[in-house]
Amino acid sequence: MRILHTSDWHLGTTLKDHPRDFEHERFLDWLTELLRVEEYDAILITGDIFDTANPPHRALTIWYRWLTSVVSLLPALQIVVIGGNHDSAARLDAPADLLRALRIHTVGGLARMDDGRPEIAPTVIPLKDRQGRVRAVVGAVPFLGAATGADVSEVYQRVGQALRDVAPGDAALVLTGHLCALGPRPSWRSRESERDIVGGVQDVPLAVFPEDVAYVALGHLHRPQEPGERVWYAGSPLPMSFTEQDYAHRVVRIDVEPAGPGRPAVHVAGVPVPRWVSMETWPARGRSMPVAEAVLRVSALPAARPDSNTLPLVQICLAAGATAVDKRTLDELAVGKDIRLLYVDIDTSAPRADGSAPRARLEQVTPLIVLQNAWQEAYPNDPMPPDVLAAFDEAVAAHHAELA
Ligand SMILES: [Mn+2]
Repeated sequence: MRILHTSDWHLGTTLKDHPRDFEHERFLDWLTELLRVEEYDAILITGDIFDTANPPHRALTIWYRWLTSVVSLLPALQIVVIGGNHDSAARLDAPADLLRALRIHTVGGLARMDDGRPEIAPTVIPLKDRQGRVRAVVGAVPFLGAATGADVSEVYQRVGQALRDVAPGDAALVLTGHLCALGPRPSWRSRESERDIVGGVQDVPLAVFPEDVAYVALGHLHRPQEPGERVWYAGSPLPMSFTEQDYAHRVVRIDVEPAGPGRPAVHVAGVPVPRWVSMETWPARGRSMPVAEAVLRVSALPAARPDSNTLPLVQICLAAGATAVDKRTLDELAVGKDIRLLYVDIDTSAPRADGSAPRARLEQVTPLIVLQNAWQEAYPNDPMPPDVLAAFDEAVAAHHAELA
């Protein structure tokens, strides 16, 4: 059995007022073709289907049009959808009964019983192969909202038990989630797109996922990563911002391969998603260029291509000393040229004219930098003694141990 894992589509999103609908439609056409050619039996979509709780009608049309086409084109495909922190659980769940008739299982939010305990049964979704045999059972756990750490652990333990209760002995157990998993490997987060989750679901230790689960399909982090051996973030299919342009985006292929008695092994591989629109930072991310060079480069561009949907999305970073007038000049020069110039920034990392420290970008600030800055402010003439640094290291290590 073959299962596809994808996540964080953010349908309806815009980049500085430029809709990404064209790219989403190209992605969905590509995805449908991949599902068909590689003969997938199921697809798991792990949250943030939409960019906002109240998505524009255009995004809803793209979503339902894709579901309709894939269901009619691939009559054996089973679709599992969970809600993410950007989604409205109620909006995703509203058509759930109708969609279930079409093999589309949506779990927008975790239903609660009268006593407040989570209702586990609706999350359990058996997946069948083309011969009608159950080969995998999914515990479709959505974004858990304001659940506490203990609640998160309890939900996954109970869902794990529910999977064992219904799964044939040779079926794989699969879980989903929309959260920040805290694994042995460092996580890559993008401050712009992955808004901090409010309510304590951040940094869930991998130990909450039962040992006998073959694959945990996670959403929320946009950069593809595997915090644990069987715990994968598919990542978003498109770069949602310029900070997400520098790495390949992907979907994940999971092959469930029975080998003898007991729960089957799974083989997991990333499948890169093509880029339909290029996203560029000039001269390169983390660098800046003189105004004159930027003016020459924009002036030399050909006139805009007829299909404006495919125009490259560009941001320019000008060297320190550039002014608001320079920014406006470039904006005006870019009109009618073969780019969409979204942002013109001015480098703020160089020392300022008044001798004050450069402003750091938030993504470059680490706890150690905060300590060093605070030390320098308090004791401008004394270097930090090694024992302070050692105590700091110890505190950070203890903090991480506590989280793990
Ligand atoms: Mn998210």
